[in-house]
Amino acid sequence: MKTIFSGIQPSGTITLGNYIGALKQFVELQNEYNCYFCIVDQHAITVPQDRLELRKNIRSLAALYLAVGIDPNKTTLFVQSEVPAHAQAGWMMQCVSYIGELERMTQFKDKSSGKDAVSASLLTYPPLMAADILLYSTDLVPVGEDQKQHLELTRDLAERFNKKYNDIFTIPDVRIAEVGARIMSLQEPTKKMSKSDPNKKSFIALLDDPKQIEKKIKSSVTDSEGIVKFDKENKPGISNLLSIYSILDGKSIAEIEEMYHGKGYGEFKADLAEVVIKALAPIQEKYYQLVESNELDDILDKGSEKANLVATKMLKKMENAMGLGRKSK
Ligand code: ATP
Ligand code: LTN
Repeated sequence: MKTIFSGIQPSGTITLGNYIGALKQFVELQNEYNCYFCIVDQHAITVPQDRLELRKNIRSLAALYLAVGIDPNKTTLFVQSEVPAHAQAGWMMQCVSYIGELERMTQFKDKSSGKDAVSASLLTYPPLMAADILLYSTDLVPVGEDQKQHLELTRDLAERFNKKYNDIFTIPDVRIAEVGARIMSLQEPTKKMSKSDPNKKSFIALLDDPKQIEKKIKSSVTDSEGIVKFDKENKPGISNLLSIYSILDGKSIAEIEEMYHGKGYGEFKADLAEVVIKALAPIQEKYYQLVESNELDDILDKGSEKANLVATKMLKKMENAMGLGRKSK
């Protein structure tokens, strides 16, 4: 069985973008691959976090992984900081990274632009991400479109390490969903929907209640044409809503366009709200059963135990390749 690794930051409430671009794919892949799904809390602290809020978000994200259908008997679900090999390997990967290539990452540019104080970790985030992936001899990394550049860098770093030290890393492939790889903000449809967007109206959180969902969809930015038609260039708002409708309801975009032929945005938006509410209801129900349960702690304990075993083995190989420590292991 081939191995999959992917991570989500506990940096806020999970959005419909994270669900469609990442979580939904994970559920489909867990039957065919040996999967590691990680709550990457060390990545989340590259920007300021409130400690209590972060703890809450870690638990909440773990419960959401399970609520959307991740099966702990088939996969390894764990918290990054509970597996110290990630930070250790992250340091070693920094030592094979060049500042120039890190500065070229668009996520770094976006998150640092206009800020007076930028943490060093925002720059060195990609080598930590590379470590996450390489520790598990990962074959495939399912992510949204925005992570493609980080994956390309991961491959470069792995190849560089293999060449310079010892051929120990598997070079991972990236897997980007064909549809829904980039769900856009409801308020600025040319920007991606992001859980850390200060404008809460820009995203639908998986835990939003029906009233909030209705309100956010109703007030989403579209255009003044009044025609429900997919045209990403000229009608990014409506096109984004059409994608969401199609992915959650299973109908093709063409079918939906046909259904709303001659009807206005009001009716389309009201129906879309129903589709979203219906898709999220079972996830929310399961989430509330799990989030405070001991079962959740047991699953995460077992997950970090298993991840530690695998990651520590690779870490030893890395130390050995670089000559760290005393004895040859
Ligand atoms: P932040 O706003 O804190 O940077 P984020 O919402 O971008 O977070 P991440 O934790 O960085 O979310 O990403 C988790 C996964 O969700 C990644 O695989 C990422 O590619 C995917 N993802 C995030 N936003 C979207 C989106 N708008 N559409 C599709 N996939 C997305
Ligand atoms: N950088 C990713 C989160 C992330 C990740 C990973 C994804 C951290 N480590 C390893 C896939 C594999 C993000 O911001 N979405």
